[in-house]
Amino acid sequence: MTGIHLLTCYSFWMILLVNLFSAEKVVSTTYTVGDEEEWNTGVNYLSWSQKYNFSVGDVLAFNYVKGQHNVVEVVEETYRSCDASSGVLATYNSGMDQVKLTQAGNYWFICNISGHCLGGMKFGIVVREGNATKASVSTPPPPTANGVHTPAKARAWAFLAAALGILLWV
Ligand SMILES: [Cu+2]
Repeated sequence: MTGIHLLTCYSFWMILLVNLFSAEKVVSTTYTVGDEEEWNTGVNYLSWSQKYNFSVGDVLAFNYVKGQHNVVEVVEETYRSCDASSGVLATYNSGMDQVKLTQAGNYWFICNISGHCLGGMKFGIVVREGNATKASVSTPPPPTANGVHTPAKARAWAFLAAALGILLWV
């Protein structure tokens, strides 16, 4: 009887532990630029960039046919002019580029294949501090950012409550 009790107890704590761990991991999200349309000509990246709330630690995944496009992180002026003769911060051209958003602030990306930037392969995003430093941010984070992060935490607490409830009841 005690053995089964201990086993039940152990399982619940393991589930709880796994859930708490995954709740921490959910803070980092990988966003595929352009979603299913990926990084191509003829996609409206302005509307794509406004669909999400980006946080420090998130990753942008640029997927495209290597050689047909590239990814250039630039300053705002270069983003506006599409003239990458100056203001280039980083260049990626593997066809599967993962760009980690390491600090809060504004980021601008363009494709530097002739005509592509002027044709709309360009966007800017605002990256905010992640959940871990939320307390030190003076302005409240947008509601959707909360929506992304709260369920996992809530789930973890629900597990804790359930585990404690069963332990008391048994
Ligand atoms: Cu391009």
